[in-house]
Amino acid sequence: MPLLNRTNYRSNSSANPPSYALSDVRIGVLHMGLGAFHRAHQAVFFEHALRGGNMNYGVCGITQRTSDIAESLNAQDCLYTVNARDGAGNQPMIVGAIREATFYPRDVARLLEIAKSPDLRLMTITVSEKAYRPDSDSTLSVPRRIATLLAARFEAGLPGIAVISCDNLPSNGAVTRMVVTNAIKSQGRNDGFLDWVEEQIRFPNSMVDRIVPAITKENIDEFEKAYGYRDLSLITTEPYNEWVIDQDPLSEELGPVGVRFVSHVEPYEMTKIRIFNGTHSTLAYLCQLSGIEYVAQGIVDPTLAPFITRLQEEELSRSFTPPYDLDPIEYACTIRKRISNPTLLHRSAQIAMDGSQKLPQRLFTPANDLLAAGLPTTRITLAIAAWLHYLATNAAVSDPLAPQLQPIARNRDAAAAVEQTLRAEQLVTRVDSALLPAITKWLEKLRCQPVHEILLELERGSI
Ligand code: CS2
Repeated sequence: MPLLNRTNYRSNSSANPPSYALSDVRIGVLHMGLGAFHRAHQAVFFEHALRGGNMNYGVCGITQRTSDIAESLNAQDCLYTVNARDGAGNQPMIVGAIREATFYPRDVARLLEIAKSPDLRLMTITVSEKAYRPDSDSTLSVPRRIATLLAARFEAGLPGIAVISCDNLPSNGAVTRMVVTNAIKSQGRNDGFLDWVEEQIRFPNSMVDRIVPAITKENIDEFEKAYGYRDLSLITTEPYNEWVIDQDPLSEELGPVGVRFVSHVEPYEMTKIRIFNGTHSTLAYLCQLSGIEYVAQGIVDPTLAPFITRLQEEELSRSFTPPYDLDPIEYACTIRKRISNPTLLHRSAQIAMDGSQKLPQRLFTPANDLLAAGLPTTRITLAIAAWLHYLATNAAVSDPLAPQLQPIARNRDAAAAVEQTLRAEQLVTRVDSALLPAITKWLEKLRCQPVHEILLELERGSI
């Protein structure tokens, strides 16, 4: 069947193609990290702006590790389908918001041109947690690249823009500001560029939320059969899509398309990172240790489900002060429902990746906060032990710190394994020493008993 492109997209009417003229779209957004999450999340909000007649939100996307995603998007004139699925069926939408897909550094001349354009309004970033690590600051690092693009704008004498991180990190705007300004400082420039960035570039914090599993060949084939065209850049996701940003002048144009602007995004970020992502990571390791492939199966598993609910309700949701307009128990319930969406096929192995970069904000700080408040830490310490056991026992862990952490997590002495792994200097957060004995106790149990048995004993109150 034909590959989706600009000559045939309008004929796929059952997949809700754009009706605006693609040639009218102006590039107002530079986006770093063209993975599935951006295409399912921010690009969809921009698509709604375009569909509402605001032609300022075309995206030029930047891929960095390889040019693969850019090549497959370019083969389809950057058109692709976002298929939102749940038990009620499919809601596909062909997205035209991404108008250019580039590879850095190959296409840097074009990117500098866009950076200097008066049409540019914002830069968005989805590069995953590990790209913000202080030691990732080489000449090829993301902060350096953002600095290079901003420098072109400064040198052209243009006003500042917003740079919005859309990664699941607490205070992601403040962190981005720090890594970008550090990258500039390390260049030793003294031409006023740093002052310009500090005064004119806005780095609002943002909370992003949409479940976007990695696409499979089966998804693509199945979609082709149902809709009559082939889309190699297809995205499968859930209907839910949320973006909350610190108050910013962009609210005028993005507020009407459903982006929420609030005076302090941090409590929303904390709710999302702890109750949703903390649950997700815990579930991923429990599934991995129990041979469960998809988290949608794990969340309804009769042994895992009560553990997860109590982890959310008795621990994660009490580890912080939620936003005034949000009930954490209700929130936790909607998260369980979303994770249980059976059409999503979200692999536990995918979520289990990069634990060393995710767990500090998802589980370590919440555990420390619970301890400091004198609240229960039974389940969160078991979740941390499950990660350590996964690190030690899984041969194919995908994590930038795997080479350092796996050998120490395998120490036969469980107390030493816990102490040395959680004290590794590359981890950005230290778990309080008072929690280590409980984590060790769980790790010892995990080493000699199946996870299901341990969870059953725990819920029966026999441990
Ligand atoms: C997941 C997230 O892979 C992961 O670590 O927890 O990608 C999660 O699906 C999103 O944050 C949901 O908004």
